[in-house]
Amino acid sequence: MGRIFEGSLSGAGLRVAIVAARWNDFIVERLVAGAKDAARQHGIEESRIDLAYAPGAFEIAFAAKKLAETGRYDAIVALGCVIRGATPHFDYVAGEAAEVGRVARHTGVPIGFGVLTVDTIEQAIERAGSKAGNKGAEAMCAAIETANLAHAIEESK
Ligand code: INI
Repeated sequence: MGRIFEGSLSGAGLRVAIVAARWNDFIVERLVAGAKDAARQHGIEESRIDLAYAPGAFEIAFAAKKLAETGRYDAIVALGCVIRGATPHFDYVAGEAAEVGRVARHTGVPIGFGVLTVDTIEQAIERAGSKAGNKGAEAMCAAIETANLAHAIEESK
C-alpha cells in the first residue's frame, strides 16, 4: 500500500471566491446563501470569501478563469441555474457553464460546480435548499475538500 491523499473539510486558512450568475436570481441567491453558510460552518472567515457576479451561466466559466488567474484563491465555487423549459439554447448555456471543469484543470484552482441544470423551476427549488438539499453548500464543501487534497499532494513533493 502506497500513500493515501485526501482533503479535509477544514476551511481554516483558505481563501475562496464564489462566482454567481444573475439569471434566475431568486434561486441563485439561495445557492449563494448555502455556499456562504457551508464556508462559515467549515471555518472560512467571511472576509476570505469574495463574490463575483456573472450575467448568466454562460459567462461563469469566463469569470471563474479570470478569478483563478489572479492567484488569490485556493478554490472557486460556481453557482447558477439553467432551466430547460425556459430556454431553447439550454444545452449551449449549460455546456458552457460546465466548462469550469476545464478551467480548474488548466489553472490548477479547484472549482466546485453548483450550477443547477434542471427541467423545471420546481426541480430548481428542490435543489436550492428544500427537499434535495442545497447544491451551493455541496459545491462549497467539494471545493474545500479538493483545495485541501491539492495542498496535500503538493506538500508531498
Ligand atoms: N442564463 C442562465 O444562467 N440561466 C438560464 O436559464 C438562461 N436562459 O434561460 O436562457 C440563461 N441565459 C443567459 C446566458 O447565460 C447568457 O447570459 C446570455 O446568452 C448572454 O451571453
